[in-house]
Amino acid sequence: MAIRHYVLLATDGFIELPLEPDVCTDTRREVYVFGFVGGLYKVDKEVIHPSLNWQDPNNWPSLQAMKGNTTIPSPLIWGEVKDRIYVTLINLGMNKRLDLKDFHTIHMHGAHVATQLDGFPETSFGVPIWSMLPPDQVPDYAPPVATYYFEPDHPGTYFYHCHIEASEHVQMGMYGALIIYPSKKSLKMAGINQNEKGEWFLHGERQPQIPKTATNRNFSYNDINTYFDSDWVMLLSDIDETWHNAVLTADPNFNAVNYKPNFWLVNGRAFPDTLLPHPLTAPPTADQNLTQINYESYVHVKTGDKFLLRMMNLGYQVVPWHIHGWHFTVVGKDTHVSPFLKITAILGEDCDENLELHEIQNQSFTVTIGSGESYDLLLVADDKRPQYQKYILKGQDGFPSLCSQMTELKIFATAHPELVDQSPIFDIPTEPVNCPSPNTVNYVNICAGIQGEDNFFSQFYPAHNHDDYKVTNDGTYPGGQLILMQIDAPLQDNGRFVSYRG
Ligand SMILES: [Cu+2]
Repeated sequence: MAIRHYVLLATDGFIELPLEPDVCTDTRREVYVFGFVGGLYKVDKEVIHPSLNWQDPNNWPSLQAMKGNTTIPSPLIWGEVKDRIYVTLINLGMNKRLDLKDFHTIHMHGAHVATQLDGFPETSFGVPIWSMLPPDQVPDYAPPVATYYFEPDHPGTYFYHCHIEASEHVQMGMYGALIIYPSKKSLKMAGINQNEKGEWFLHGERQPQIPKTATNRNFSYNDINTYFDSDWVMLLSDIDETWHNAVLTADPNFNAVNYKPNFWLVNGRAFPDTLLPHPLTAPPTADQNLTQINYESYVHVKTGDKFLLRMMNLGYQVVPWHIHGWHFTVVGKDTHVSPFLKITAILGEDCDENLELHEIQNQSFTVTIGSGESYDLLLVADDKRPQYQKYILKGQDGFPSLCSQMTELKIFATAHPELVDQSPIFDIPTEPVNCPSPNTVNYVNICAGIQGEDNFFSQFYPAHNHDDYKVTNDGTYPGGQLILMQIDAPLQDNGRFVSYRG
């Protein structure tokens, strides 16, 4: 059990959304947003970010300087079952809308806290603004604060948002992810434990499929079948630019019932920005024990990896989220393990031998995620080589190899510039995508063995909103709610697969 203390500061700012698919585009639209800045202040008695100590007057200038500097989404909050999670809220006020005297709150969505702590202001309270001073002038008194408290019983994918005038403040961007991992104790109570050698057991039976390097933070629930090598937050939201501009200009004529979004976001960004390193990710030198998880949305794993997509919808539209490459298993919804997994666990050894595990799991290739819902999707990056490598590299059944077919297409296009306006062989930005000159590969390169190890890898798969007009930025395709997943060749040694985490 740890005491994790976060400090969040509410204010306004701008984001810059891409308007064209070029991965390093400078053609962008500035959109006014509200949000929270700050982050993890303390774990137990250890101070992580001393600058977040609002009681120290020496910190007031830097705290006040955050006014007007928010982005979206808000800082990621995480902990384990039965941790004591405290979130102190400071209301910096707005930089662009100095006339706005709005309170703010923290509502932890899905957290069964007492109503005093629920952040629904109509049944509790709001936190007033520290001062109306601009960012470079510092108040000579401490900010008024309130500290929210949550003791989670259930692991899973939660989120939080401000609940003041929720229609507007949520649309403006006041939301972030809240992730709860099982604790060693909660796993143990479900019969899952690890011995001193690192070996995992379920009710005393050895579980060789779980690597020794795994910890309690490699499970999404207190269930052996929810093990993952890596987990990824996919926070979905949508933006009606007209509404944001109306808030910026204090235009009273916008009516929320006319909501009509023109941008669709994953972790606060639209494709192609979803491929770029996330600005809120801690540097690689940061203590992984403190950072644990981030908002990166370029999923990068190895063949054979199990990976978890933590889907959550903070937008106002239903998202049919579709994944290429594999079916996913819905291992949880709204912070509760899938009843199918529960049945699997109960059946255990009594399970009919003719019944394959996947037949009693909830597997899909599209999941419909309404506003306020979360889903935990577990994928296994199964190896495609047994079925497809021969055809792609060598050809079969009288068909030439796909590699040679792609080469022919490229030769044809080069010989006929009047017929094509770009290469038919698409360049794929590889992770990490560095701007302004990203590394790319394409499948003619890969066929030629440019990656050295194996001319079948890497594999690249998309996942996207299947309302495909939402895979645009204000109508320009591709954009919006689209991510890429890069799947590398499996590791050849006997060590566990080490998944990339940004
Ligand atoms: Cu608010």
